[in-house]
Amino acid sequence: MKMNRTIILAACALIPVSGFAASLLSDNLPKSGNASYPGTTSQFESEEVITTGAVYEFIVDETAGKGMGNTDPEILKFGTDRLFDGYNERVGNTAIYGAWHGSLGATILIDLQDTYLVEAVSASLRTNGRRGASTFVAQVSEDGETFTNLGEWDGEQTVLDESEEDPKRNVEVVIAADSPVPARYVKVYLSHWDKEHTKRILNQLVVGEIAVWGDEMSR
Ligand SMILES: [Ca+2]
Repeated sequence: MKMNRTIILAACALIPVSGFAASLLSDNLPKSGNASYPGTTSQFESEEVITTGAVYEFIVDETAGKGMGNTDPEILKFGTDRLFDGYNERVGNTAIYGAWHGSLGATILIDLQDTYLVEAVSASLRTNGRRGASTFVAQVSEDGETFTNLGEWDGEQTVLDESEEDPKRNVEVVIAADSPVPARYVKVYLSHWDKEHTKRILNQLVVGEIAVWGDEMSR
């Protein structure tokens, strides 16, 4: 089983086609049509949903240093609901926006309310106009105290909606674990700076949606 999954992930790295057989764990509100996320054009089989009752909050984790762990106060006014409302940033007020030329990103703590096998974390971003995200890291934990890296975005992006005319908007970025990790808590760090927080890559952090993917522990 593990070997098969490794082969599948290796194939996905070479050929960016849909095929992650994971269920949605983050209770994003189901929407359809343009700018919906997760949608049928996602890399995930998003019709598979496990309702978890997940809750979310922006956090500031000072132990993680200036980069990882900080949240721009400008972002707090939007609330985490925008990251799980089922829409990317293409329509209405469905994204979060950091301060223009701001120095801080966004850290989101997701509590799945129970332990699941977490396989991946994805985000729907815009990446043009000097706005979007340049760093995307996910960590997982069973107890909410000790976190380990699930992975980091490698910079590859997939256009989420095939009808999208701008290849740098409505894109999906994915962090996938080598093998599913038991976890109740998922910490997501997004920034428009580089990972070391020494250089600002984009002018403003803009994130439309986040989703967590995995399966029941018993399967
Ligand atoms: Ca949204």
